[in-house]
Amino acid sequence: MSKTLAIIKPDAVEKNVVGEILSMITKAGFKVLALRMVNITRAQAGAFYEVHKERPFYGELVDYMTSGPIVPIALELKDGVAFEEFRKLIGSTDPAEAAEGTVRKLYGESKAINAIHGSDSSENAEIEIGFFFAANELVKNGR
Ligand code: 3AN
Repeated sequence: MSKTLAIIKPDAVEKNVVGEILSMITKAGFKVLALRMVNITRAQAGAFYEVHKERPFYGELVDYMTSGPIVPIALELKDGVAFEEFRKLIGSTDPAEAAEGTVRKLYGESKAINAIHGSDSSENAEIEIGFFFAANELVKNGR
């Protein structure tokens, strides 16, 4: 069993495709451990993307992630490495380069506005899940 964190980003929430994306995620075999819809502050977005602080798009990224509600989802996968399988499902950062049938190909607009986030390692998945959910908010054994 391994975990990953997904975030359905403001553009996808605005497009009303949360249900479609969630359906793709569960059909791919991921189990939802926790899910909510929230607005985050600039400080929270800045902290979440701290690793990108020096990148030229950091300000744009914080603006975007605070522009509307987001849907963080803690996910578990039984077989395989959750973050790796999830990143296959969402596709490349740039929707134009993402494979056919991936979430970003279907719903992303640009490198910045790309519909969904997926953790980039198992270690970061744990950190990122902790950013949005307390340990006792994750379901255990399907309950
Ligand atoms: P990924 O989300 O595919 O792991 P990262 O970690 O390189 O991509 O970037 C984190 C987020 O920063 C992306 N999801 C995207 O929203 C934004 N981003 C990445 N590259 C760019 C870029 N060149 N211009 C604008 N935003 C970007």
